[in-house]
Amino acid sequence: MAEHQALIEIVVGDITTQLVDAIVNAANSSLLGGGGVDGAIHRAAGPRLLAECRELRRTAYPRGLPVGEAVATGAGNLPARWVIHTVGPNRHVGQTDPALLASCFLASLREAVNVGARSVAFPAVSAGAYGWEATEVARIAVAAVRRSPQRGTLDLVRFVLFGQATHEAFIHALE
Ligand code: AR6
Repeated sequence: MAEHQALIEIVVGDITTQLVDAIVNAANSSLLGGGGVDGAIHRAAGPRLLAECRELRRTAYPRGLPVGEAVATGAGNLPARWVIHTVGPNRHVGQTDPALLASCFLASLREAVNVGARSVAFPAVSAGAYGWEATEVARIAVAAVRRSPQRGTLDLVRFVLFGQATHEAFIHALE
């Protein structure tokens, strides 16, 4: 029998409405919110999410969450149980190393399994304000999920893309 491996799904949609155990936030190092998917997640989750993020800054991450790392909180009013915050590399400040972006996906999956999640939804981390091409994000993200040791512990990894072009880039990367 084949070894158990999480299914990889690619859909167009809004990550805040996903019925999965954990959704990943494309955050910034401050962990205190921002625009894009980060803003949407904080709006939908409500003030409990921000309070947990502030607590993380007070305790584990007084200088912020480093690029390429990930940390879990509860999900406030979202249907998910956890939000995994990760900080993608920002091309606009010269962060062009693909390994840093791969690390976001790998660290997020580790953190998801650590908290007990079986299903995880990702946005296209770094494909918005942080300036990476969707095709590059798609290639790096799909490759990272495929080689993640956590894939065997999870049932589902879903990429939730906000537009047709990004969706097509991910479909292409999966093929
Ligand atoms: N659901 C799914 N995807 C979304 C949603 C949504 N509700 N909203 C936007 N996207 P970005 P980054 C897509 O800019 O590039 C923030 O201010 C969007 O179309 O959210 O990692 C943070 O605080 C794009 O394809 O994240 C940081 O400062 C993708 O999500 C900075 O932006 C990522 O775009 C992070 O920039």
